Amino acid sequence: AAANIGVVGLAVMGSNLARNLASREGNTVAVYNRSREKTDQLVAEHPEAGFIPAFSYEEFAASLSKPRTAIIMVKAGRGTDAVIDELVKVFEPGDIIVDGGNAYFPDTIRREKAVRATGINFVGAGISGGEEGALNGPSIMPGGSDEAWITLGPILKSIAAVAEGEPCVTHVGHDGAGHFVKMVHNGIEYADMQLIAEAYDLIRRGTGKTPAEIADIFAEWNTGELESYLIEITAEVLRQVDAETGKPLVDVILDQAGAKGTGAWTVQTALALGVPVSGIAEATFARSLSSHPEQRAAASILPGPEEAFEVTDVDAFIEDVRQALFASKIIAYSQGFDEIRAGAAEYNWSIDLGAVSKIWREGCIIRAQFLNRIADAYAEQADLPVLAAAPYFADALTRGQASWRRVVVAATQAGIPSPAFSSSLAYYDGIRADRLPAALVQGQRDFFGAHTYKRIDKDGTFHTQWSGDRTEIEAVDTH
Ligand code: NBP
Repeated sequence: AAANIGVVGLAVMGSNLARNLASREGNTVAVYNRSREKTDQLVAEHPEAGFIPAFSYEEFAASLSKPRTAIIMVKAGRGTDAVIDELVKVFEPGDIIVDGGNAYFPDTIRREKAVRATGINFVGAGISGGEEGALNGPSIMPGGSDEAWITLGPILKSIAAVAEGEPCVTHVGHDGAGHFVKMVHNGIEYADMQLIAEAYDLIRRGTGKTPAEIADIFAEWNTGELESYLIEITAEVLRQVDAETGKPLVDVILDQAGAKGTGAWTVQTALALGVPVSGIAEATFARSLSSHPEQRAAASILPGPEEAFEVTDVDAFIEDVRQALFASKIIAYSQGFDEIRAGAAEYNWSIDLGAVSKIWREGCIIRAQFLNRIADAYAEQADLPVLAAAPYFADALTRGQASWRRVVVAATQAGIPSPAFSSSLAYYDGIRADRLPAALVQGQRDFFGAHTYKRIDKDGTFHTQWSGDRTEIEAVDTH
């Protein structure tokens, strides 16, 4: 028993994570893969890592010191369940099984409960950053028990990305909390990407600038409050020229965006929790809309506005778009953190939202300095009801709102779809309103379904006898 940590599943993510682990002082790594070839190849290609290869689950368990700790990096779903079943047979109470794959958090809650019954710890850990992150330092979002964290914490801290001297890993909460937070991270990533894409589209169609020129604008934006990995890579993508045609690469890429499902999970979960994550939802739907060429072809007969889109003051317009992008981004993150807050309440997780924002500063796709401002906001007020209303963000929204409105008006008049920009603005106007037409909706609900309503001027639940003499009666509260 010479290894302090093991990895099961040696495809690209698992082998990179194993190499990352092996490169850190104090770690000896046992490795196992269902089919032998991947194990042989990894061990042969990386003699420097000092891997201890195993060719059966028994051998794997025997090579690990106690408490045995193993990270599973296999295809999410049935593959994960199959590996857990085998590890449970050869592990003992107190040992730790970590699922580092992209599991759906309800699966993690189910698995944790089942594995806990054997006395073995089960930790669902969201790992972000792709292949590169796995090798050089990902952002890690572990759930699971406090007991497991004692052993696992130092190991995960040793391999995580580092932001301003702090490792990008924290014990997010119990059972499925880690995979839940990883899911919302991906949802926010969808929104951020869509907002950037809308900004690009508006600038291009409004000013006629080339992708390379717009790349320069994004590179410039990356030196200010929008600084982030996604803005940085956007400039790289826009600058790329297709070798075959000599055209900007972005002009030869088919305009149908794919998705692997984490955006949809985030939205489905938000719907169930009653949390409006409209930015994430619109971003997810925008990908869906793009991917129906037959509908797009059929709808292409529908008319747009008669007047051409003409921007008179180009520099002012670009600055308006920048402000609109930052304002919408604040709303998207505010909505995402709202979902984490609501999830924590629903599933009894104690999640430190500021700590979550800090572990996203490096290693993951939404990494940005901006996340420090979110941490500051929660440090100031841990039970902040709406992140967007915290002083720093409220200031930015105050500064940006006129630009934001001009951009949404311009996009609407020009017939340029900006679902994430405009839905974020609608959320902003909705959440800040002192009175909403929800009152009328309650009246309608009471009319057709006797769903009752509350009054602003007295306690109790009321119903108007719509089909009778229309007098109001005090009703039994039926919710
Ligand atoms: P894959 O998702 O392609 O899975 C391949 C691995 O799963 C191989 O090691 C394969 O073994 C093993 N496997 C399968 Br498939 N079914 C199995 C079973 N029933 N029992 C045992 N092993 C089984 O690998 P990946 O692309 O490296 O991703 C690993 C995990 O990381 C996934 O959950 C994925 O969603 C996640 N991921 C995360 C990121 C990120 O940025 N966070 C990026 C990419 C992937 P074999 O060699 O014997 O077929």
